[in-house]
This record gives sequence, structure tokens and C-alpha cells, in this order.
Amino acid sequence: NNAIDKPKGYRVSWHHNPAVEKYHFGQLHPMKVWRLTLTKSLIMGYNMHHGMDLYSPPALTKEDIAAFHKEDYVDFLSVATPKNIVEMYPELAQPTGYSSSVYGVGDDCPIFDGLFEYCSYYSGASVDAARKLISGQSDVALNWTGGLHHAKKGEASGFCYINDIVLAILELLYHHPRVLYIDIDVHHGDGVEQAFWSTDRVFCVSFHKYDREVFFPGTGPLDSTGPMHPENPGRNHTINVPLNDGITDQDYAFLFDTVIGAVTRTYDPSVIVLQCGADSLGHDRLGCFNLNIKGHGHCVQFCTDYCTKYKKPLLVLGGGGYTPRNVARAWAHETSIAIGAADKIDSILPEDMPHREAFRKEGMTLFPNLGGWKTQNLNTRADIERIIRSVSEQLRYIRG
Ligand code: V1P
Ligand code: CA
Ligand code: ZN
Repeated sequence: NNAIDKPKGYRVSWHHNPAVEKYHFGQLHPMKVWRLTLTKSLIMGYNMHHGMDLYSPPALTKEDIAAFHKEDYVDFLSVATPKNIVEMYPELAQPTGYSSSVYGVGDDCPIFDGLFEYCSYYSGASVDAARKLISGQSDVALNWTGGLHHAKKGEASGFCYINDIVLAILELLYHHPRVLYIDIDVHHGDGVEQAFWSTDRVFCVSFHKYDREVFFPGTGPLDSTGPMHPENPGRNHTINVPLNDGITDQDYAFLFDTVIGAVTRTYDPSVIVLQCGADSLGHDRLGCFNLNIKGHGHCVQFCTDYCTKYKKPLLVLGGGGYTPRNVARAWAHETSIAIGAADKIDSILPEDMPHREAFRKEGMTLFPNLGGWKTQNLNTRADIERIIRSVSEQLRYIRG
């Protein structure tokens, strides 16, 4: 492990309100909120909480949320319950495929008990994390309960209701001239991209599986780089890295290092926001890549190294991830990277870890082999070269 040494006084903060853990999307829904409990247990099982400042941030208010979202949508979310929703909108009671015309609510984004509180808690943690970075009380701030990148101004989408990322970035923009947003969730970060489409103060980069016809949300092709109008400041300030099934650690790291290396050199961000959706791992229930925990963690290592080297703050968020045991492994490993202890927890189970001997006997590891799953790597050399060529041409238009 050749990570950059952490300077004296380097601080990591962990923002987690345990109240988020009690909500439930429904038995058949792939978004399992208990993956957050599992993540927390693993982080604490490895005693990593002793290496961070811990915060249990308050819920956001409706007014806080209205900094990005439409007021009528926030009002709707704050009153909707499983009971009253069908009375208010009878069309939602249709047995098959109701239209998602009602604020995006439906199978993907169900109305469950306590929905608005759940949203206010995970978003409160992201905004709190942003504030700790601004005040200089933290160098790297983590919120594994956030990263819900699909939520739109006036509509829920893809398991996301309130866009905590947009709210956190808006907070950062009070103090930071240039925010770099990086999204390694297997899905396209469309909600964040859309929110900052027309500004040059936020540069959005998303790596994702792209298939317009069959893979959610169907947006984010290589040539979608910002507004077309030559006078629009957002022009060329979006990068989309569309990928095919089965990408490996090696190809992903090469693309990540090349693209993010080039963007950081030309754009010179003053802060980085990294969405770490763990559905880009192999064996994910909804994903289709072949990444291992260490391959995924490489992106976090790259960002912590860059931010440490140039003394820039880093906001690290969760996101998707539908095979809970691997989500917890990835985010625990990435927490260890943030606190500079990745090489220490590699194979050692802490002395006082619950069920330590049982884990050891089972050969339990943070790093199971998740590669070579379902499909081969369908990303060719030519695909990868085309992406790199397009990105470097695009970046020529960004003034250094
Ligand atoms: O594919 C769709 C929509 C629903 N169809 C009509 C098209 N939705 C996906 C949504 C994936 C959301 C990912 C969120 C994130 O990026 C950030 C938290 O990870 C979907 C899928 C799927 N296989 O893509 N919804 C569901 N599966 C689903 C399955 C069972 C119950 C409810 C939803
Ligand atoms: Ca992504
Ligand atoms: Zn996702």
C-alpha cells in the first residue's frame, strides 16, 4: 500500500444518524436500508470509529430541502403516507404499471411509513458533512447513508426522493469556487448532472453502465457533455463514461485515473464530492460490472491521495448497492482508506470483534472474489480508447 501519508492534524468525520436505519421500502424492494446497519457494524467491529469524529446530524427542515426542491413536491413528500396516498391519487391504485405522473412515485419510489423523516435524515447528514468541510473541522467527511443521485427538483426517481448530493454541493458553493462531482455508482448520476447542467462551478463526471433501451435511467452517453449553446457556461463541464457489462478492476482503474487525472489538472477543483454507489461491484443484484472491493476502493484512494496532496476537502457519499454484505464490505474498506488504515485492517479481525473466531474459521474476508461474474468484460480496447480520446478533446475547451 503506497498511499500518501496523512499530515498531522488530518481529520476524518463520519456523519450518520442511526434514525435512518429503521425505515423500510418494502419486502420485494431491492433497496435494503439495513445495509446501512451492516456497514456501521463492520466499521465499528473494526474499531474504525476511533479514527474519526462522529456526528449524528439533525434532520433537514422543509425549508432546508427547498434550497433545491420545488415547494409543492416537498409538501407532497411531507404529507404522503401509504394510507392517504391512494385517497389523494386514486390512479396509483391501478393493479398494473400506473403512470409515474404523481411526483415520480411508484414501484421504484414507494410511499412508505416515515418516508419524509428518512429523507430528512440522510440529507441532513450530507449537508452537515459539507458544513464541517467548509469550516475546516474536517478534511474528509463520510456519509454512507447519502448519495441518492437520481432525485429531481420536483420528482422522485430510482429509489431517490431528496437529492442530498445537490443540497450538499449547494452548501459547498457558498465557499468553494469549483466543485468536482464524481459518481462511481453503476447508474448514471442524472439528478446531479441535471441540477448543475448550466454552470461551470460544478463539474460532473459519472461512470456507468449505459444502454439507452434497457438499463436505468437510460441517459449519459459519451457525447452528453453539457449544454450545446456556445455562451452557456456549463458547456463541456459534464463528462459521461458509458460502459458495457463486465468491466474489470484494471480497465476501470485505468479509465478512472486517466479521466479524473485529466479533469483535476484542467479544472483544478477546490473540493471533490465522490458518490460511491456499491452497485458497481461484481455480484450486485442490480449491477453488471466485475469490480472487486479493492477495485472500487481504488477510486476512493485516488481521491483521498489527491485531496491530501493538494490540501482540498473531500466529501464521500454512499449510493446504490444491492448485495448488502458486499456494500458493507466496500464501505468499511473505503472508510479504512479515508482514515489511512487500509493496510492495517486488510486481514486482521480486531481482538474484540463479535464472533471473531467464527468469522476466522469460515475464512470470512473483506475481499471475496467478485470478478468474473455473469458476463465477460464486454468493454473492448477500442471502446476504452474512444472514451479517453473524447474526454481529452473535450477538456481542451476548458481554460486551465
Ligand atoms: O428499471 C427501472 C424502471 C422501472 N421500469 C419501468 C424502468 N428501475 C430500476 C431503478 C434502479 C435504481 C438505481 C438507484 C441507484 O442508482 C441509486 C440509489 O442505485 C429498477 C430495477 C433495475 N433492475 O434496474 N427498479 C427495480 N429494479 C425494482 C425491482 C423490484 C422492486 C422495485 C424496483
Ligand atoms: Ca455513476
Ligand atoms: Zn445505482
